[in-house]
Amino acid sequence: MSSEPATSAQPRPTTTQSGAPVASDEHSLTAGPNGATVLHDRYLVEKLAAFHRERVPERNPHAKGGGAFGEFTVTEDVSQYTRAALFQPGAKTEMLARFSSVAGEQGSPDTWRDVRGFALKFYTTEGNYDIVGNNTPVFFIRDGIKFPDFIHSQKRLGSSALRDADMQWDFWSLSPESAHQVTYLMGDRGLPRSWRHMNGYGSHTYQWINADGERFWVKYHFLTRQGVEAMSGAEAEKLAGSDADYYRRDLYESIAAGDNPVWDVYVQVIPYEEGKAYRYNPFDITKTIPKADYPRIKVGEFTLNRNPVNFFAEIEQAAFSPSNLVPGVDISPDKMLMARVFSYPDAQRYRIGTNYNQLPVNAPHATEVNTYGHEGNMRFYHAAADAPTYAPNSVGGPAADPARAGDGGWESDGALVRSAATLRADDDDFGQAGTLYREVFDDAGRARFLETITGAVGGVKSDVIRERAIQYWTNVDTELGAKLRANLAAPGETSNESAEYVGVAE
Ligand code: HDE
Repeated sequence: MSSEPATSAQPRPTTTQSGAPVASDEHSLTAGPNGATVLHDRYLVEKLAAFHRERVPERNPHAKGGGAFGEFTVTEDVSQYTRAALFQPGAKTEMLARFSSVAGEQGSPDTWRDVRGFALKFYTTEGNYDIVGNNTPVFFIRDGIKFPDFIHSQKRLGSSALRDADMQWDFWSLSPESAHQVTYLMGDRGLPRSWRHMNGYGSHTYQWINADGERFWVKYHFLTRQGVEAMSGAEAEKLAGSDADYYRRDLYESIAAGDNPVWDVYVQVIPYEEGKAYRYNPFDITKTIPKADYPRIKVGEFTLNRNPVNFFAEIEQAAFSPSNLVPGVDISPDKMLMARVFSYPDAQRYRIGTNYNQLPVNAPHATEVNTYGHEGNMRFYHAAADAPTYAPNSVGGPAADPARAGDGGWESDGALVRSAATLRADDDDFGQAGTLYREVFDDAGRARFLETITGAVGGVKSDVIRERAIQYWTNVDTELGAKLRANLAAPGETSNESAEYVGVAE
């Protein structure tokens, strides 16, 4: 590619994709000015053929999003818990963040009520480390086998291709484990003021391993320094019509103006052995770990300070995955997390292509890639000519490090079964949802919440499903269920929410 800047005096020559100069971007090659278009007009054919192939399959879910590059800095010393290079005192690591909505397709409005994706990729000196979380600390289900069903219930009916409240509430009311996350979704966090004004969470419990091989369970919290703020339902509806890309624009224009958003990075640390008998199952992603039991410990901060140069190349083709791990961190026996480790690379091989990790945005920036994998479509960098394509070998190829064999992991045994995990002392599906509603939401937040679920459940046509949904909310909080039932029995006017933004109780 020419590095010379084009000037209006002598613009760079338009070329074909193979670099040959072209005569016109406006006129096809015809037999005489009014004659037949000739098939050998290779530039006409190339332009149309390339146009038909510009889309890669959108993410399903998390199709609509935006992102930016930045830097993660460790300001504290957490080396007693992990030997991962990116978490060492003073370490600075280049990173990429992508924020997204879940259910909406590529062109959907940013400000539809939804959970928001909060995906981070750290280009560490030991390979890329991805933390692929949301703006909520929990999730709707606790076993990955239900994920396609959950997503189907939030998307479109097979018959009409319309979204459907009956489908959503049929699934949720038959999946009581969803109550905690649906309470978050229907609360203020479902309508963040912007991606800059929301916290992020790793959601799952992960594992840190220190230099002595000691293991700890950790939960990631990314606390926005911009303040957690929500948008009113009225404001969100207005923007859904007037600016479908509101969040994407806000992030891009803030960074372009030098107003770089910052998040503070914390972890909760649970000693390995304590995780075995803790009162909540720490590997159940529908639960939070109360901060009173394990307080948040500061690690550092990250700032987003560089917009992508090309959105498609750097954000649409970015591939975040919980399987991108580095020494000193590992996953945990969380059924959802273990399923995701397979799913993301599989989705990315389908969506982007076999060699998606060779794209600059997905390739490690600070380490070599020495794999024995080779070839596959669109492969464009390869090992040295004399490098072996097999292991073991006696010709100096890369060698694995057996010392890492015991890294991370956990004890696991038992007959193969299909069952729910064994319940712990305080495990139940509605307790933490009720605590969130009664003790975290403030009065105004509870009033907005009741109005939101009245509208949402009010859209259900089936009496059976509607009754189950009222019972679902009654299980979260008896008084809430009674108020919802009364509202549905006598639908009144919804309040005209005046404030554009509201502070969110945390
Ligand atoms: Fe995802 N998820 N997910 N998810 N997810 C995808 O990956 C999946 C889950 C999340 O900005 C997909 O490349 C399964 C939890 C984010 O690129 C896919 C399960 C959490 C993003 C996929 C889950 C998430 C995705 C879609 C149940 C929060 C966008 C295309 C086991 C902790 C990342 C793709 C980005 C994207 C699978 C559940 C967050 C299909 C199977 C839990 C933020 O692979």
